[in-house]
Amino acid sequence: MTPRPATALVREPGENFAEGLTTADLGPPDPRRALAQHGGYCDALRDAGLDVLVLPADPRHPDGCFVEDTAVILDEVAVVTRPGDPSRRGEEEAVAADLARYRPLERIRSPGRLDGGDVLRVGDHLFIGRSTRTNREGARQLAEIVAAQGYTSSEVPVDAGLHLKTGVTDLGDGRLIATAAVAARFPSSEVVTVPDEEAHAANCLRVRDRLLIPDGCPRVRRALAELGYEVVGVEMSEFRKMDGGLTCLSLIW
Ligand code: CIR
Repeated sequence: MTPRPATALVREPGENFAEGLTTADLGPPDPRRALAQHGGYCDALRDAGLDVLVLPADPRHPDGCFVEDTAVILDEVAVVTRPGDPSRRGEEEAVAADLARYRPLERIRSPGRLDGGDVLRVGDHLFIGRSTRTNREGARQLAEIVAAQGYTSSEVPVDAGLHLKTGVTDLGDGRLIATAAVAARFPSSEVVTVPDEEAHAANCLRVRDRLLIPDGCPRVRRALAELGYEVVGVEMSEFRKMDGGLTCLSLIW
């Protein structure tokens, strides 16, 4: 049985946060507000019962707070990625140094490219998104590494949004939450479909008994509460401006 997660690793956004990559048309983020929201996010993780390890911002990497993309953590092993965008290569090293204290490390190697945001774990199965960031070779290497640990995997094309988990995340107990377009890729799963105007709520973060969702999504919040989830809203406006969601900001094991 999968142990209950106990630890989260995060990295603070830096003063140059607004210099990171984005496709969102929501204006530039305010780095100070991003740091305050990051603090609120860490508090929500602590309130849910996790120990939170906080790495300092690295001025070389304005996207460095999106630590999810730098590793895929399983019970047996941590897979250090080779981030898909060249500007993000190197972010993984500080994360790997910390993870080495907790797990044996495996690595995605060139010419493989893979962002952790493209990896959705549901039980012992990994859905691996093929996106602009994750190529066939990166997906193949990850599939091979996880198969050696007894996991199955399958590839899912990502044709909307940055990463697979931009459009779908796991609510726990095998139930997913997704945009309508991405839900169609998971015909055999139970899926809560988000309305278009709250599409960013497809990226939720289940932490033990709590479900973190982005603030400002009243319809999704109501639907999830009716299903019995203990829902916690987290302010995410500044990260959303940089294509980031709740799962992107942490690695949890
Ligand atoms: C990027 O484009 O790489 C960052 N601005 C956002 C990364 C978001 N990460 C994630 O969804 N896992």
